[in-house]
Amino acid sequence: MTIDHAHWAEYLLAGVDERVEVQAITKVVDELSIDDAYAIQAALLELQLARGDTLAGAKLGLTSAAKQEQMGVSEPVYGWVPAGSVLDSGDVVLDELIHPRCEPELVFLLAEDLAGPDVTAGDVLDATREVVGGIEVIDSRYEAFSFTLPDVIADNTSAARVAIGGDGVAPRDVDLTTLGCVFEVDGEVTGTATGAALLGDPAACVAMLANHLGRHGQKLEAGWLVMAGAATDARPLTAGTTATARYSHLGSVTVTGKG
Ligand code: OOG
Ligand code: MG
Repeated sequence: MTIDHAHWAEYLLAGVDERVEVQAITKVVDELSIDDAYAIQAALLELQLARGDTLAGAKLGLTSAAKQEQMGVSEPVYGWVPAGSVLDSGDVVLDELIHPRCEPELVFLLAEDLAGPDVTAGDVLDATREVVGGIEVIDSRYEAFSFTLPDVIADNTSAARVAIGGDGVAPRDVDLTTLGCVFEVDGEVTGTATGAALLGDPAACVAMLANHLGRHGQKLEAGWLVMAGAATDARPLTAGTTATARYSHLGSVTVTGKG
């Protein structure tokens, strides 16, 4: 069956625009290949860029056991970070979202391009200006936040918003695998992790993303931010909820649901 990528991109963007859940694409079509899913994701990004947004970076998802178990999907995914999704403050306007969740992220700020297919974790450290802490707000466009692997890829890996912390470290000044994160929601610790929760090494995750893009004739670019994926499970962000990610070496980042 031929998949109309532009059609499914419009379908997902309508979910974003109207703040409504849509049916998972795999509930509607007989088969959705991973290649088709990335093609829908690319078409969705095209639509966002055509509206005047720009690209701020890229992201990985489902790189930790905590996330894979929570979502029932056991493979990492790759997506895009539009500039319009980067928050200026920790306030998250809930009216603009469907059923947001928040999760801690290690964020690589790149000083140099990284072009696959042979990028290593060491190359990632060399190309990174700083690693900072962040909190990603994910907002699957699908009913009940439920999806299969190709669905979540098509939906740009649930990307919605991201808050970036101010305290960075040079990537070789700390051991990213032992860098710690305590995630708290309304003062209660909901998860703790070290960088090694991300497939053993966050820099290796970023290398995987660079190599994935390399296979599609694309690269990670200097000036971009790259999220390595959440190391704990995600928690609902509702009105008045405050979530804080406290990192060793990277200070803390807080978001609050407004609405
Ligand atoms: C998919 C997005 C996953 C992460 O950090 O694991 C992600 C989802 O859980 O909806 O961004
Ligand atoms: Mg994430």
